Amino acid sequence: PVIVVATRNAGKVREFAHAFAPLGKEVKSMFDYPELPDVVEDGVTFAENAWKKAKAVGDALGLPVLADDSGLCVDLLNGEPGVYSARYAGEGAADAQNNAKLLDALATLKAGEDTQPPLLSTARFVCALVLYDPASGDKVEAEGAAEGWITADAAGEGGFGYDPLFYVPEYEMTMAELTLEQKQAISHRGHALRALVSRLEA
Ligand code: ITT
Ligand code: NA
Repeated sequence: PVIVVATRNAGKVREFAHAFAPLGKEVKSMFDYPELPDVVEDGVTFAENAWKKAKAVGDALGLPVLADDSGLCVDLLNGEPGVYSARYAGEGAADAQNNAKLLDALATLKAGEDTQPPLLSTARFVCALVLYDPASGDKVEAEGAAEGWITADAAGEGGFGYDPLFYVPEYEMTMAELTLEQKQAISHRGHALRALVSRLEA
């Protein structure tokens, strides 16, 4: 059986494929449906944007669809970049540009300080998931979060997005230094997915 995930983010696809493989499910993504238009993500919450993606893609394909809207909320930046995480440094910005902008913003805030600790601010990753079945109209939602710190010492080649800058205290490593299994165990996406599955089984 196939599960369609309404995403064009290759990092998300990798994580969902890894999570669903043990359940015998193959993941398809928007890379398999290049003809579908981009969904306008103008919601003010992660949940709102996840719903916009699930609804648009589910209705277009006539198939059940899972959508993920996620991002990074940095406490010293009053929750930014939040729902703007993918386009923090501008529409279509590369991960490296977004990461550079984040470190710049925190460096500016800390400019007056004598010493610059590597850990710059507490932060959390948030993931909102929506599973939508256009045949029944059923909509199941779940959310997950992962707490950590933004570090000036970027490290790691794994994951995607802000992972090299996200220090995970439990592992004393960045999210990008974790294996897929380790990230799944503690990540916003892992928590949201387990919450969604338990809601489906209830
Ligand atoms: P889709 O909308 O097509 O799914 P996207 O990358 O635009 O892809 P979002 O709109 O949900 O996805 O934006 C999420 C951004 O937040 C993403 O581009 C990353 O910059 C960041 N992000 C989300 N989850 C992350 C994770 O697990 N690790 C690192 N960064 C993450
Ligand atoms: Na997006």
